[in-house]
Amino acid sequence: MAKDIRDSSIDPASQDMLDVCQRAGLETAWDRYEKQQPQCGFGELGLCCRNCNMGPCRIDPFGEGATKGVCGATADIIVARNLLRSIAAGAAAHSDHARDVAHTFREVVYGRAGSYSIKDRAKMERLMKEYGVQTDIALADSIMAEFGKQDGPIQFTRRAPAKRQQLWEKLGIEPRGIDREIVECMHRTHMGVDNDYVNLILHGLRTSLADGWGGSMIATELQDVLFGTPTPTFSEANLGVLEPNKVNVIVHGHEPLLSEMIVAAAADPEIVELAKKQGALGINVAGMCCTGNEVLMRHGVPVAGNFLQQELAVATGAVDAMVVDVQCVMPALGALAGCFHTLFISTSPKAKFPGAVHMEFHEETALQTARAIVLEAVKNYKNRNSARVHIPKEKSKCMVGFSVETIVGALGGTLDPLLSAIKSGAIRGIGAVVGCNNPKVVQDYGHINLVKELIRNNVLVVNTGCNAQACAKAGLLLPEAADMAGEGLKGVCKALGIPPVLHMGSCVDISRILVAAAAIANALGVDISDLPAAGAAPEWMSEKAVAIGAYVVGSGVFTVLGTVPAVLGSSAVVGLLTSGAKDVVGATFAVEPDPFKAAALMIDHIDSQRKKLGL
Ligand code: XCC
Ligand code: SF4
Repeated sequence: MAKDIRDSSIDPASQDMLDVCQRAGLETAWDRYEKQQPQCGFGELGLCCRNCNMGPCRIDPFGEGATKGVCGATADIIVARNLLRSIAAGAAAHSDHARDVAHTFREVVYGRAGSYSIKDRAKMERLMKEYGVQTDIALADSIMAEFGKQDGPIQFTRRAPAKRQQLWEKLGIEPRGIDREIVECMHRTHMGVDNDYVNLILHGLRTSLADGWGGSMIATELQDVLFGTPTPTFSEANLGVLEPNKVNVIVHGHEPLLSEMIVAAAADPEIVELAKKQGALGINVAGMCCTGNEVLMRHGVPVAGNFLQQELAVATGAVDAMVVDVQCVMPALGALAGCFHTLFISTSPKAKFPGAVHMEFHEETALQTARAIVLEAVKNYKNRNSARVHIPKEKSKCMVGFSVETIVGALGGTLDPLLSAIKSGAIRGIGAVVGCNNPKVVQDYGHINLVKELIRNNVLVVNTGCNAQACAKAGLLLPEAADMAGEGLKGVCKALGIPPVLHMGSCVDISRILVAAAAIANALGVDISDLPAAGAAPEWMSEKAVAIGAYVVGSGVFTVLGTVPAVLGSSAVVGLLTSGAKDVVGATFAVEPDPFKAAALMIDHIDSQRKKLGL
């Protein structure tokens, strides 16, 4: 029997649209994934090298054919080099995003940034203190200088517990400038440079730390300064947020620089009036992926869906403009948008797509560009073919906006209530669940089952990215979801009026989780690796997730991956990541595709940590 396409997702809205796509002959990532089968076994194991033109070389995993590349590189070397290059790419993505935000911040303080301003002055002042500078200009210059710093640690790494900092220093992995670490990855993986898998992986950790405690943290902090630190907000999530009678504009990608302005432009009474003249009831902005998370956290803009729903959104026939910036945007969107009236609009000079109209974004003219984009969407509304519109009815309410500041606020101004709940065992521990969708996993199956299992076992969950959106869709981000939690966690959530699953933001906002972990560790006088905490990325796909996994483990948090990274070709590398790392950074990776077993691994880890802390 042919596979039922609905089995590709547990999300009813996605199932509905998958059905629609199949009947209309519209191709999606799931179809393309099928066409890729069987995927390259060498690639899956990380055993293929194209780093020089004596290759490509590949190692026979069964040891019968080639055991070395032309240069003599072994499986261990090739796997470690490929891993390092993935970390470099992921760290580069987060950090180049951060650079753009830092640039905008600098333009603002120099008075050159048109429509942008400082929204959280108190946070900016805290950062000035942290950097030991007296002026906003000095802060902007110092942060900008972090990227190319040749020596000395990145300032935000000083937020980590002293023990962790000493460990990084001792291991020689305290990160210097972000750009420097990434360049060094490319250098070391060039033919004939670093050929020691341990040395390669240590540099991978260093680079990833420059991302987590550098690039990503800079992005988060400065986005808060520029656009406001998130506070508790209610909104809705899933394809059902698209409106049949309004102009629908989806903002998709990762950087909030333009989407902030789109949200503002869409609220402009003049433009709303124009939309009404076109026969629409108004303008509806909805988000996708992390751009969606950014505007959700700060403005309560509804979320249309997570990563694997980007094509499904277009296929509703109700999207008048799909506006994208950078990262996680499928190049397939152009052709699909071409089957509908949907305008696919690219905005970043760094990210162009086939079939897209390019309306380039620059800080000085951001609001004008945003207005022009929204106007295009408004004008496009009349081209919508209502006979082809199919909007799934599903949408769920969600409570979001859990920055560290919000969490501390909800606790009454100090971490103490959380610490005592952890000590008493009401909260068994903390689970950080993050990451993408991946057609290798039934959409949201890994996310939802893992999170439900954790809260059922009194593990408080913090999340970001596409996991947070999966949980939003499933109703797990509501205070009422506490009823799905174990008795201890339920009591704490009810007392505080918070959900058992706290949406902390976009993927760069995993830096918020690091800050929270550091604060808890400092309050307990221990290292992060001593905490009853664990991380997971049940459906990860992107190189950014590889960098994230590396900095989370490098910061001392045991992490379970739900899809298999391309390292199985080297038992030495696997051994280092899954057990040897324990003696180096105090944490390891595990791979477990089954979310129930993954939860069990995390809970076991949390319990053993509790025991060691004498709890
Ligand atoms: Fe992208 Fe950030 Fe992954 Fe989702 S979770 S698919 S990276 S949007 Ni980061
Ligand atoms: Fe082959 Fe070595 Fe060149 Fe890689 S670097 S392609 S293993 S010769």
